[in-house]
Amino acid sequence: MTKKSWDNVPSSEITPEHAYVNRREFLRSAGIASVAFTSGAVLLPSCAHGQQKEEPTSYQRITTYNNYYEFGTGKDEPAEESKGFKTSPWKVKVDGLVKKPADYNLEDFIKPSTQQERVYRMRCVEAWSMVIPWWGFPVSDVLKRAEPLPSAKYVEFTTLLDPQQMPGQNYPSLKWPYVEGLRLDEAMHPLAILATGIYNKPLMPQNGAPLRLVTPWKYGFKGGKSIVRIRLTDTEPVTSWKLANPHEYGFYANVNPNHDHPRWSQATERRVGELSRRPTLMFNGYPEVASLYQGMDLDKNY
Ligand SMILES: Nc1nc2c(c(=O)[nH]1)N[C@H]1C(S)=C(S)[C@@H](COP(=O)(O)O)O[C@H]1N2
Ligand SMILES: [Mo]
Repeated sequence: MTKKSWDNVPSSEITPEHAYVNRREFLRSAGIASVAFTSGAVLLPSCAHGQQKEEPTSYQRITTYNNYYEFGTGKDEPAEESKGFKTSPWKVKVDGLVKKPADYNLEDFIKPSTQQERVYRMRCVEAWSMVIPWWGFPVSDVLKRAEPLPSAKYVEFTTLLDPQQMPGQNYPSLKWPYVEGLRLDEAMHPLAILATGIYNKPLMPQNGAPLRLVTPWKYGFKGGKSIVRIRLTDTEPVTSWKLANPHEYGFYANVNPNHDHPRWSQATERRVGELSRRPTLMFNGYPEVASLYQGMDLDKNY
């Protein structure tokens, strides 16, 4: 399959504003030059679970309906409050239980040859969802380069701490900086990516520019934004949401329609921009990750 799924998006969903810029221009503006382009787009399985091909959510909605508490807790606040957020220069530290810890400049951190388009279903714990055409590269690239030590079991992802630029960090809505984590084998799964763009444009600050974690089989809160540090550990990372409320936000955060959120059902979801609800799929419709959880009770490990 080489045809991009968004070639099939009805024109009503596309406005000139988010027509694709050509890739060379995108990469230049993202500061990533001289890339060998591959056509390795990862598509939503078109007939998975008897569902119809799913349309990506409009760029307008993806960039104006956000969760990013550093810029406010309202859905419309991040787009407004993150205007002017400085994403360059940007440094990323990779450390902890690795043979080759390093401090990178973003340009050195991203290996252009492994960047790809991947259209992923995204499901928020609040029971809304979107389909987002990401541009990014596997987390495993970074981990392999760092050479994890045998003792490494988890990966911790930390967002920038900068209360001057991030007004929400002056309030105790979460423990700052925002921290998320994965088990090392989850982070190594090819579906787990670090995203740098959406719809072939560089990420907007509200979506986590310049670098953001995406794990499509998990609830959206796993996708830490504006990442500055990736640390390998032998103990489970203490994540911001789990600290805030361990009964509502477990470490695993796998999309599991059979495990209710304490305050509402997770059995169905509403695609942002649509009226009717649809059934939520186990692992958000990515059954290829199931082997990572063999033998685990996913009702207890929510
Ligand atoms: N640093 C940081 N990352 C974050 C959040 C946040 O508040 N701060 N919210 C999370 C939640 S709850 C969701 S649903 C997704 C939303 O991503 P989007 O706004 O790009 O759709 O970002 C996640 N990453
Ligand atoms: Mo979320």
